[in-house]
This record gives sequence, structure tokens and C-alpha cells, in this order.
Amino acid sequence: MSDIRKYEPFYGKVRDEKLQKVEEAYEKFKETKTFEFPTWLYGEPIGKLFKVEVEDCPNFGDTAYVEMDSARTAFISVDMQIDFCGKNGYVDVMGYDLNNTAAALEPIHNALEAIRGTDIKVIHTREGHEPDLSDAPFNKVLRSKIIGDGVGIGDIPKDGLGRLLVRGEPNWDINEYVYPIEGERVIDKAGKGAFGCSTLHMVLKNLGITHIVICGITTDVCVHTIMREANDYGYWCILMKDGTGATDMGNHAAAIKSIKMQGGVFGNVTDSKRFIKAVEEAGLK
Ligand code: C5J
Repeated sequence: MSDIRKYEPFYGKVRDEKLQKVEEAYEKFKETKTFEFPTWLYGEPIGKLFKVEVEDCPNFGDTAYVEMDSARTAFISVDMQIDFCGKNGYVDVMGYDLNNTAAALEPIHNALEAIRGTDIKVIHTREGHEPDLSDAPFNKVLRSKIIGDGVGIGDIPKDGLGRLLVRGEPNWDINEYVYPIEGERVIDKAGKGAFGCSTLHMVLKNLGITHIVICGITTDVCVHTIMREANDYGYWCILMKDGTGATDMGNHAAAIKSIKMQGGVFGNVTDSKRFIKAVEEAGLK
């Protein structure tokens, strides 16, 4: 008997228990088209269960539902900073159309209005670097200077509010239309992702979060990176697609589509209307 076969009975119990739970959830999904909140895994709900409709799941053209516990759900608004959607900010200096990223403001504002006063946890992130740029990779700063025609991370552009992508500068702050309010968490990150270079994962764990509704800018960079990281750790992630925007419309569309491949390779996709409807219908306030 090989070493692997020798330990097979030990592996088998763990595997069979998990596959039994998968089988049960699979039968339920066929009946209800719903990823039910797995109480066997997380325990009884702490808040209220509510269901969000998601698109193109499991196949393109299909509709499914994700059930979550309001008290264990985080709404994450990624990098809605002036640097990414405002005049003379980082994205503007690189020459991209601000309308694409600013389009996320209204849907996020509306979703925030709907969930404030519920037990859904709101988290905002900000991308930025220490004033001495000690946490900014050399290649990141150099590339930004090249694409910005000599004005990159740490520099002040003409008519700019302050140093690009530097913590504490007015342009690094969050757009006031989707600004955090008391009781919401704000997490600073030095990278595109957040699990390796910020306290996001600790905060999610400390809050007991199981489900994440994610939005913000940009779709294909920071939002996607964080969604992928969270998905790998087993969080159920739903992208609120109209609350996102990118520097390129093709990349925006591709980023949304790629989430839906393989039955939801990085999670699921909804929009602000469907998310707000789910919150309102569940009477979470
Ligand atoms: C980028 C971000 N695009 N927040 N940052 O550099 O997506």
C-alpha cells in the first residue's frame, strides 16, 4: 500500500462529510436556484436572511439567488477616491475618461442609502501611499510617471489638489457623494489588492463576515483583485456591477464577464436595483 493509500480512511471521512453537504446544497439549488445560507457551516443567522438575485448563473442567461445573513454581510466600496474619479486626480492625469469611473457614484450612493441603518457592515477602502513613498514599489511609481507624462505617484499635477495617491492629500480622499459616515470602516491599502497589504481580512474576520457585496473603482483592477482574494478565502462575493467603472469600457465588460465563467469563478454579479430590492423586501431597517 502506498503512503497515500495508507492514510485514505483518514482523508475519506473529511471528504465524505464535505461532499455530503455539497450534495444537499446541490439538490436544493436545483429546486430553488438559490445558494442557501449554509447554517451547518456558519451557524444560525445573527441578523435576517435575505436573497439577492444574480445574473448569468450557473450559465449565461440563467438567474440564481444568493441567500445571506444581513449581520454577516459586508458592503465594500473600493477606492471611490478623487484620485480615481475626479479632476486632476491620478486617473485623469493618465488621460482616461473620468465618466467611466464616475458612473459608479450614483449606484453606490443609492445602495448606501438603502443599507445605512441596517446591520449590513459598510467598509470603504482607499488606495494610497505613505508621504515618504516607503510603501510604494519603485516600478509602480516609475510606470505612473511615464504614463502621466512626467507626473506620477507622489507628484502634484497642474491644477491638482495635492500629491497623487498619497495618504492625507485631498485628492486621495473619498468622493463626498459616497463618503463614509460614523460607524463605517475605512481601510487603507498600499496595493491593488487588500488581503496582503491592509487589515481588510482581519476586519472581515473580526466582524464574522461570510458574504461580501463589492463595488467601486476600478472594475478590472482593485475591485477584481480584492474580489479574487476574498473568493479564494471562501467569502461569497457578489459584484454590484453598475457601482463599478474602469479606465477602459472593454476591460470593464470583460472583468464582469470573467466573474461569471465556470458557474461563478470569482462569485456572482448583480446590480444596485436588484440589491436594493432585496434589502427593502427583507425589511432590514
Ligand atoms: C488602479 C484601483 N486602477 N483602485 N487602482 O490603479 O483600481
